[in-house]
Amino acid sequence: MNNHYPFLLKPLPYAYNALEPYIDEETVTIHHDKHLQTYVDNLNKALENYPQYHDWSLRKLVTDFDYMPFQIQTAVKNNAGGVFNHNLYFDLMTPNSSKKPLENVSKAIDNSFESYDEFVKALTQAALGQFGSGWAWLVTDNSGNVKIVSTPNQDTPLTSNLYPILLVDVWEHAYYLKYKNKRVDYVNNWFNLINWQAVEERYNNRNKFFES
Ligand code: MN3
Repeated sequence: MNNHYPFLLKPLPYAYNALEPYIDEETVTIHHDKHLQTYVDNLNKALENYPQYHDWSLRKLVTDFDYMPFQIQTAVKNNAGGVFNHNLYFDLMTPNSSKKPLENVSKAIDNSFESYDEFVKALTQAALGQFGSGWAWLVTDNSGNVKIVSTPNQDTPLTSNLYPILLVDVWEHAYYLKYKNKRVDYVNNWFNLINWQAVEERYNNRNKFFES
């Protein structure tokens, strides 16, 4: 897939029904094929008439949108963020979750939160405490210290120079068909889907982010 204009819809890395029973097939289908596709389309539309940005990477668009012309800043911020966040969200789920963090992330979680259970509590609290639409994240700094942040809308922690290693979508479109207003049940179940192998790889490779 292109990492610059024109952006393409990244295929789902598993079947649409693979996350059942925790996230239902219809939600995954609409979320990926409709919502994510719309972010891709609207990002391309915003950039269409600005060829000077056609070689910008998704990361650069997410972090440097405020250097762009005023007229497209909001569209780029929201839609580049939407593409970045959703690609990561879908990539960091798997039907074959180990259900527990692996070696280095497990240590980092214990250092910051005392235990896995306290980490789950803290991330759940951030996900439920995000008023309206947004995301809850586990991020790492340059030294490998992890912490939890939440962001509204399609904002990302990249602009705070924090590297995301895990995230959960708490927009209603991520859960409403199955869970209705019960965001807490969706978040509790989402923990069963975390691709801890991919989280571990992101954590171990964080220097590539901080050095670039
Ligand atoms: Mn979403």
